[in-house]
Amino acid sequence: MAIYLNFTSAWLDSASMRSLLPLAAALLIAAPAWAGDLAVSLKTPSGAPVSDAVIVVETADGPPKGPIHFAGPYRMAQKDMQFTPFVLLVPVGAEVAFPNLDPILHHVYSFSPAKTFELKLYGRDETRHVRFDKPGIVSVGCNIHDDMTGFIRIIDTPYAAKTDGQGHAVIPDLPAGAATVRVWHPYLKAVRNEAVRTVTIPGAGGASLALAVELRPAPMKHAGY
Ligand SMILES: [Cu+2]
Repeated sequence: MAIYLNFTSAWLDSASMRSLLPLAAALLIAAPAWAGDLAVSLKTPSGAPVSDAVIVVETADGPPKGPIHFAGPYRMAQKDMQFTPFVLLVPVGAEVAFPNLDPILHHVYSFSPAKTFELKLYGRDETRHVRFDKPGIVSVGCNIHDDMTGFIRIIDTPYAAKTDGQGHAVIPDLPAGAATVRVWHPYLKAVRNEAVRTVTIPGAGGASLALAVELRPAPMKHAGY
């Protein structure tokens, strides 16, 4: 540490500092009024990572205006008689592809209020598309195979992310201040399958939230949990 500090001082004392001043000033001007990422780590009480959870952050000023993009593709395939991914996160207005990658027919449907649809029997390497125009949760099933289950979360804020295989998610560029974090998973053992926490996003740097949540057993034997 001492060596590092000495080196830094020597470096700052050097003439090159002068040439860096305009750059530093430019960075200060360019810096937005927020700078906080929220890193979420989600586990079960026994320490297993919880993937496929959707994290939504609500801030005092609401979501920023403008188009919303999440890591794509906006696609829910049928493969090995499962929907994959099990949970898909899309912005309001997204068109989602439903390719059938199995050598058998599937018949994909949802009765959810956020989007009711039916994609009648279609076969291998055929794709259908559905546009999701309202925020909400859509539970997807197959008329032929009862144990196929998938979920689509349609979201109207860019402040959202889905946990990966390690149970991690990062929501970038949050404004400083108090925020409400909603953690949702189809089988989370709580009202509306959701755990709610508050965090404070600092003016500089980021915040982290580590949470243990209990999951119910999956209702269908092949549902992935
Ligand atoms: Cu099917």
